[in-house]
Amino acid sequence: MVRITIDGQLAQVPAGTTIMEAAKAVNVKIPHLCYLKGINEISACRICCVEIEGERAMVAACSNPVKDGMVVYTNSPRARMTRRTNVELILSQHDCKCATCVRSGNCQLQEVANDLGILELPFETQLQKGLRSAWTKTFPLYRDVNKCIKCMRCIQICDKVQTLNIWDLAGTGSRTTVDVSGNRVIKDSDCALCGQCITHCPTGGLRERDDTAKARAALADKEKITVVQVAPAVRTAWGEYFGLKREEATMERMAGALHRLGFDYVYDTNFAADLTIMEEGNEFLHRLKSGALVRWPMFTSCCPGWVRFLKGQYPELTNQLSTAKSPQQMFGAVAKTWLAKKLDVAPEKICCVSIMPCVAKKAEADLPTMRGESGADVDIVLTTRELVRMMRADHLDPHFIEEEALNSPMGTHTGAGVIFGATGGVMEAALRTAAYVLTGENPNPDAFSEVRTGPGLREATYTVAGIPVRCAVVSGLGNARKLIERLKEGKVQYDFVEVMACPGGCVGGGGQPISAEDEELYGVRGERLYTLDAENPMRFAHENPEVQALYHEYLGEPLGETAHHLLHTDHKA
Ligand code: HC1
Ligand code: SF4
Repeated sequence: MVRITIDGQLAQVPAGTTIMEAAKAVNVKIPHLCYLKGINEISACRICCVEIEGERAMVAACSNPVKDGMVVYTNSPRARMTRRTNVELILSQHDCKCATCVRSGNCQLQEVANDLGILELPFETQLQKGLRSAWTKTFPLYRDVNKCIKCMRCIQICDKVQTLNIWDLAGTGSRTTVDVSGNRVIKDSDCALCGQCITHCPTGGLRERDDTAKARAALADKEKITVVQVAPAVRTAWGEYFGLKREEATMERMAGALHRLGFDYVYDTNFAADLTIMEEGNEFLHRLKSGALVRWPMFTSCCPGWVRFLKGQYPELTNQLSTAKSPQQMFGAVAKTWLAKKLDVAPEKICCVSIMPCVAKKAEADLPTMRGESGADVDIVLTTRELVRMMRADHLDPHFIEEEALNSPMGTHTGAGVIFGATGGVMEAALRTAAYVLTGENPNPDAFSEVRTGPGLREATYTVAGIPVRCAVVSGLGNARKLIERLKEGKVQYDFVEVMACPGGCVGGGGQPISAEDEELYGVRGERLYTLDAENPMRFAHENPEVQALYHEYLGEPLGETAHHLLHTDHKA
């Protein structure tokens, strides 16, 4: 152990601990912008500089380890002055129009500048011109070159965690910036649209395409019937920016807020997750029994970030994807057919809006394959952050919004549907129903819980009705790449593989609220979904009475002709 003094406090930490982490251990917060533990420890921003007794040079706390007997001052006049100058230099190349910035109030640069009392800039502001600052504005991910502070977080998260290398440094000298790597434009890159670069950006340099105006127009259009669905993971996080406790940020309270925003009908993507299990679970059993999974497994297809990754990086494996559309798309397809009939309205009048924790869902909804006779299955996709912005614009404080029931049908779900939002949930939900289909009896709903939660790879083999089923679950595209390489080398064999692009699954999605503390919140959010599953009296997708009614009244059998037409795709677009 190493003994050090930080701002007068004694600390004992293991050798090799950085000054930043040692300070955290004694509750001293050292401001930083570029630092991300284990991912970006490169002292690019120099905001974390501290003074060390006896040393002339200031030292970056994020990348320097403690030494025995070290005396550290994180807030001495010299430390503060150095930090202030470094922030002022960053601001001199930053578009400081905070009033029109999406991250205002949740921006780490703004916070550090405010905390230092920087009220005027001593340096002339020089914004980038001439570089490729123009952006494809229709692309679901948007970058503002003049909000970028070159902290490199996006580069590192994309390289080290997602292994896609979309971002790179470009330009030289004072014109150095971050841009799409290899001189590509974003729409021609392999970007999976997981949005992890957005949630790890400390400023407004990256954001999702804003579709709130489109949603407002639909809400204002008296001819439109607005139908909104809410994804499983959104309910774990939408209250975070409002300081609402997780247990109070219920789906029913959100339904109250959505009705106040003007949506005519509020439904649940979880209903469609149950429906997806009926289709995907049966498809899996069909493929397994037909011997189609001897060499390659069936991959889940509900995460569009993963689907984009697979089609871009391993196009030869596209056929291994389940043909089931994602719950988002199944919801839209059913809303514009069965639901339209039940509501007795023309499907063209329905505007189907989704609230998703995801940026890639915007691209999924735009695909030419995700359309039916009445147009797009889903018309508008809003992220959790966009929903929060709409609520704020309408001065809706959820603390004072009453809970309201969801609409029916398509508002009922089982515990199996809700766990889709956490890594391992789709697999677990599918196995529950596959076991029922094979044996005619419900298994213990927690029988497949080994595949739950955790950012890395989990594998398990279950024997269902005498049939061994080899399963694997991964989240994070770097983990997915490792798994595919091992499959290719023949080192592992599986029958069924669930992949989610974002670490931890959708709870850690790129459209979720951004933590002011650089914390990864997918663990706590995922636990919330498993609690909701355990509390639900129905734990099996096939028990959802509204899904049963949908098959009875409209679809016929899982994988039947109507279901195939409406709910499946070949992933060719
Ligand atoms: Fe997801 Fe899914 S779980 S993909 O993560 O299968 O976005 O939450 O809605 O479609 O249900 C996202 C979440 C979501 C779909 C479902
Ligand atoms: Fe979107 Fe979820 Fe996939 Fe992330 S894991 S890309 S949030 S669907």
